[in-house]
Amino acid sequence: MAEEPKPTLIRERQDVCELDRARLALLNPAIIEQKKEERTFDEGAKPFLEMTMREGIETVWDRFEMQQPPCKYCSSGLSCSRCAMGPCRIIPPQRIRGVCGAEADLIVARNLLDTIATGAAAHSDHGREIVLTLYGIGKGTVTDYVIADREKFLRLAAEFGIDTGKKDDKAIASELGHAMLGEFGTVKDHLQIAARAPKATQEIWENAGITPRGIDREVVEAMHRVQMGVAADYVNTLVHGLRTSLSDGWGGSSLATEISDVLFGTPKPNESMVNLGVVRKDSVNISLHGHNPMLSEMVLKAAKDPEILALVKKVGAAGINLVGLCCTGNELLMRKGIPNAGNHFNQELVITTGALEAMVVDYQCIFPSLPRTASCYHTHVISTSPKSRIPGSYYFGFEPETAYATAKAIVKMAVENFPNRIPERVFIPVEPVKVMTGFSVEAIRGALGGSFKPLIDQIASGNIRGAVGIVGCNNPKVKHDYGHVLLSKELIKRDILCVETGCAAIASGKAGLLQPSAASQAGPGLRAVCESLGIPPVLHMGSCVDNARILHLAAELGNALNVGIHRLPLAGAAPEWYSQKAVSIGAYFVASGVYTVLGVMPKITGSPPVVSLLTEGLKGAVNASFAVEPDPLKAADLITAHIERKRAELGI
Ligand code: SF4
Ligand code: MSK
Repeated sequence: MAEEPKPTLIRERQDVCELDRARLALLNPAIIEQKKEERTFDEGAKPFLEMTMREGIETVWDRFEMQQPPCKYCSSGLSCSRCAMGPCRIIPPQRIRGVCGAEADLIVARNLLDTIATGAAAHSDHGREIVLTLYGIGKGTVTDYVIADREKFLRLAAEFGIDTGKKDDKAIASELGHAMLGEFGTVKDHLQIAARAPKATQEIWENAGITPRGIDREVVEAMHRVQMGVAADYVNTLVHGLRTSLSDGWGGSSLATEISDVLFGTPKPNESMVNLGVVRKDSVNISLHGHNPMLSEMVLKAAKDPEILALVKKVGAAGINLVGLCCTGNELLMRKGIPNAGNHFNQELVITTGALEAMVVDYQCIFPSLPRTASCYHTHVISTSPKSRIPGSYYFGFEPETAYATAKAIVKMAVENFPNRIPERVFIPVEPVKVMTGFSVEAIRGALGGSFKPLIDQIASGNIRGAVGIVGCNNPKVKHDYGHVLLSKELIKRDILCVETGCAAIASGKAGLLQPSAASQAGPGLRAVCESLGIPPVLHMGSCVDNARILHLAAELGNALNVGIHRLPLAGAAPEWYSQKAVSIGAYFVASGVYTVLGVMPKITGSPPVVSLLTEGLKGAVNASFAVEPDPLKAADLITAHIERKRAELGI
């Protein structure tokens, strides 16, 4: 019998609450009340936030305050530390060039290209891990996963030109996995899934010289260009940023989404619950946080293992309660209806329920300080990715080949931690909110009766004015969830359908907008459509990589009308973005022809020409551009004006 996987404790944990208490003891009740209201718009988070301030448990908002004021050169993109001749800052009138001679525009553009490439690499490397698992199934080295959506599997095989006749699933998985892995370093000079884009959109890419060639190639070339002495012209540098982002959206992210559906099932509308109230007093609570569903799907399976269930009984718990966080949470929520404890800024607060036995993480958007927060409680932080070993956590090296055994060992560790809970510290004063999620492109088509024509007809008749993809994170520069919720509410009121992913979607869920009953808050046209279909006016389309679903939906609409994506009454928005991945997403939305409004200013204000290129100049190349508007109501005005302009151009 194989030996049970054992964790490595990366570093001894220490109780650090006292340190924070001393610092935060300076807060009086009135200040706590004021800060709580300023920090979050999430009603379910407020009691926890208040408690962290009372008890001296440090959170992201405290660290943000400690970092103020930020360096104005870094904030405007005017600092560079790329090589050992620097670091350099542009401080006119004397210091107008770095040591190498780079001026403000180039420094800002290089920094932005670096950011886009980082985000594209993160999404695409996640995609590669999912595809490697499919390939492992084909090769017989991975046996813990199965093909869950065979229809989609065969559809993708056909799309990749694989003759499936007389082949078994293993052989097809091997061929499809191989073909998809090839996309990372393809010599074809184009990506297969990008062929789904309307012809007119592909022609725009060709003319602008941004057709994505290979996923790894674009990221590597971006890294080459930011090496000192390569990129010299800001326009040329940023054009490659668009190409790199397209290799994410139509490449790495698309592969992650499509093969996750094949392995774990294509989402269908289902119901569940969100907010911190999903944590249960009587159960072993395990939160699953990060982005890659491979481990969390296996934890779901292991939580039903008879041996584990016997252990649950032995420790006196009512059961195991899995709760998602961020995008791993979105993946579980939309496919399996697993409740979600919240978005990015709920990750520390879920520990402060005092009822979390384990916080299991894979990668991306995980605060490295989580073990510090957990050390104030009995919670184990369990890290699992070789790419993200977190000091202070217990580490299990997760590999698809040994997925079930590792997941079972993790669940066992969580269950064994249940008796260590301190009952008087358990604090769950909020009730969860109902949500309907699972709107994959396939599910939307299904809900419309098998084709997108009814949706197009509703848009043409004006009942639905257009659609907006609201995506992205939380950022302490914006009141938690305020940007997402206000913008969504304002747009649906104007008969604009919202399709959402990532932390934006969870914010809407917590605010009650992912329920069919929220249709009552929509304008009369959208309301009638939602009520007739029994769907919410804000559709949850998944995780960060699932922004690819929004691209695919836009492509379906463009192809049905035989127009480029840029001609459709669509827009994108990232009201509270923080991550490099969000910059890549915004860039591939724009490069695909979707006008995109950011709620947080990127670090580009040090170069007026870069600002002008991104907000105006790009229209000449890709027929779309960025805008920056922190006020959600003004952002809604910008989006509405854009959608109405597109409608007028289409003559509808
Ligand atoms: Fe300074 Fe140029 Fe080196 Fe950047 S690349 S640190 S601007 S010398
Ligand atoms: S988790 S990238 S904070 S959406 Fe995808 Fe949320 Fe942004 Fe991470």
